[in-house]
Amino acid sequence: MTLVQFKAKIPHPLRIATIVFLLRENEVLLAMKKRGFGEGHWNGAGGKVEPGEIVEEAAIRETQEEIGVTPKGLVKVAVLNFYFLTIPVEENWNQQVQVYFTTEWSGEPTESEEMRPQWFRCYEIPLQEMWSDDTLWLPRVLAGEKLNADFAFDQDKQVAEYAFRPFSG
Ligand code: 8OG
Repeated sequence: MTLVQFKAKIPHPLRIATIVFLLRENEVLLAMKKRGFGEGHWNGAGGKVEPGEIVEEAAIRETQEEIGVTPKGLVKVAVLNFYFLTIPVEENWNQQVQVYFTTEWSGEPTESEEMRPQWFRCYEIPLQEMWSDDTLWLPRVLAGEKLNADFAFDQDKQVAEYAFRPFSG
């Protein structure tokens, strides 16, 4: 099935999740996901938006819970739709991930039960140990672009199809 055919089957709107990347001079804070969805991958902090929360509140809460930091001045840099072509729609894997950068926060990045944070140079991010789509968008947003995109994954959770669109927030 193609991405266009699959999208037509999805009950809209997509569930929304967040990712937050802290930035300091030429470095980005990633964190190793220790359990659950995405285990074994480096990523920003983040997770699902709970009922009653606005998206930025969820981004702040998840960052506090996962790496012990309160981000301020979040800037949205990407809106990514993820579609799992081989997983039944009812299993609810498909989601929209809103990606934020921040250069301001309070607290020190600290390991939690869920994530182990570590600073990386922006041009040395461990793409081999990240989600397969990250190689397509993360270097671009770290270089200053803002993006909207759709990614479709095959049964091995590898990118089967993707499309970028102009950023619309
Ligand atoms: O609450 P939970 O741990 O399930 O949230 C999943 C986190 O993983 C959330 O921050 C969004 C993020 N995430 C995906 N898919 C992808 C992806 O393909 N790339 C990256 N970098 N993050 C992803 O759900």
